[in-house]
Amino acid sequence: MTRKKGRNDQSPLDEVAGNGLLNRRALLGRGLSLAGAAGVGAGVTGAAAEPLKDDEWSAYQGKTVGPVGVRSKHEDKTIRVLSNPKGEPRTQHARTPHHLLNGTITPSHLHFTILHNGIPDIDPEQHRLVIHGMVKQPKMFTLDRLMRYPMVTRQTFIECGGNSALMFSNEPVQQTLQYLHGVVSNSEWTGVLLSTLLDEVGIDPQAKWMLVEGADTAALTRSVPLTKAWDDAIVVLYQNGQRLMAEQGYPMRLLLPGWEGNMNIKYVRRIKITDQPAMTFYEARNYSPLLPDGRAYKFYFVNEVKSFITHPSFGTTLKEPGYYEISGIAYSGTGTIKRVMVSADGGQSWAEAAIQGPVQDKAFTRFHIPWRWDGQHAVLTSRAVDDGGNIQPLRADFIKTRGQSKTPVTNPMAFGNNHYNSLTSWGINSKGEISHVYI
Ligand SMILES: Nc1nc2c(c(=O)[nH]1)N[C@H]1C(S)=C(S)[C@@H](COP(=O)(O)O)O[C@H]1N2
Ligand SMILES: [Mo]
Repeated sequence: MTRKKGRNDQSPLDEVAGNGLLNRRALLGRGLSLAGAAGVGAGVTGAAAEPLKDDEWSAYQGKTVGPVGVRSKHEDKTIRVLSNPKGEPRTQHARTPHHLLNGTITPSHLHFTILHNGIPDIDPEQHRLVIHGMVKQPKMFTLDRLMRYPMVTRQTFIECGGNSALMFSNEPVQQTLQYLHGVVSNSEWTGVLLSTLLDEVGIDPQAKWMLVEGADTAALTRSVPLTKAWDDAIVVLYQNGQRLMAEQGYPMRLLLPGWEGNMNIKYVRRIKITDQPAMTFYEARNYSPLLPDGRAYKFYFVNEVKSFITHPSFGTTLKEPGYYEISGIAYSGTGTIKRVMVSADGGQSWAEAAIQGPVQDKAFTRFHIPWRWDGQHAVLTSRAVDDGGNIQPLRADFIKTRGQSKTPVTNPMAFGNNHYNSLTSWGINSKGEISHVYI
């Protein structure tokens, strides 16, 4: 009698799904034998027995160290792409190059940004935050004063509602992740819980909303339900350990973990406690996604569960068949990432990816899975599930309810519809070239 091959009998090099997806356990400690057996070819050559020769850079004293760190000049292509490089008086976007980064934290200088009226030059000494409206005692907070409050630190992503707008194109736009999903980033933020400040001013029990206003020219305002304010909202002062970048809202911003980027008001100067939403421009017009039948969402606050493969992805070419690690980013605005499934055959079969911990609430989570490319046509895609059981919708289902453009979108900076959280797929041809495909 032949025993059926159980899970534990599997070699790490066994295929667990079609087109060469390998067991994610192969990543845990057996990587080297995997490299040998599966063939990590290019760039690994046998070491010579004689001592290494000194290169030019080993022979002289290096450059003088300055007060602020610099990255290698060889990394000068790892930059944000800009929608409005001349700073014309309209919205400016700068997009994160996800295809060139790894890990989960977005370096502060590569954090995406959207600014409707440029970067205001705020004097932190003179900046004030006022909380008023349906409160017992309105209060004005200076930065100095806020710095004395108890602070919390957490990681969370911020995602513009318009991120992935190109995915609404009826034909896949041939662009890097930077263009497709570049207006989401993930940082570690430190600041004062908004609930601490609300406790201090005393909230009228009839109050339900707050109107939040920024100090830039746009005086960007959004209405936020007080439930979110009590839950996990933060008045942020630090980003990745240092004071906020000018683009991220220096000297203070509102952070609403997992909620639409636009509501995370930067340069926050006023919070008015109210009993109803104000229906401002950005909530009544700009960020109320349209449905195919002409109706629009009244509010769409949460960034839902989503993932995309960053390595390999559009913009790179696989040089030869053999072993590769597929890796990407998953996140959910309602909780933690529970599972990420990966397919190498366009969704016909799926394997579970390894999740890099610690897995944090409403934060980027990196996933990995080993893959042996046989040099044939393959289609890579990922599908994430969060701890609430929410799963990324398949594209066909997503498009059915949310619609897509009638003609191909050609402008890579176009902003169309909002809140795309369906799949992203990479087609690989026999030359190893990667294109963006729909499945
Ligand atoms: N005051 C102010 N807050 C703002 C904006 C702005 O232009 N002014 N842009 C909003 C938009 S549209 C987004 S998506 C996020 C982007 O945050 P980030 O620049 O830190 O990535 O900030 C939001 N908060
Ligand atoms: Mo946004």
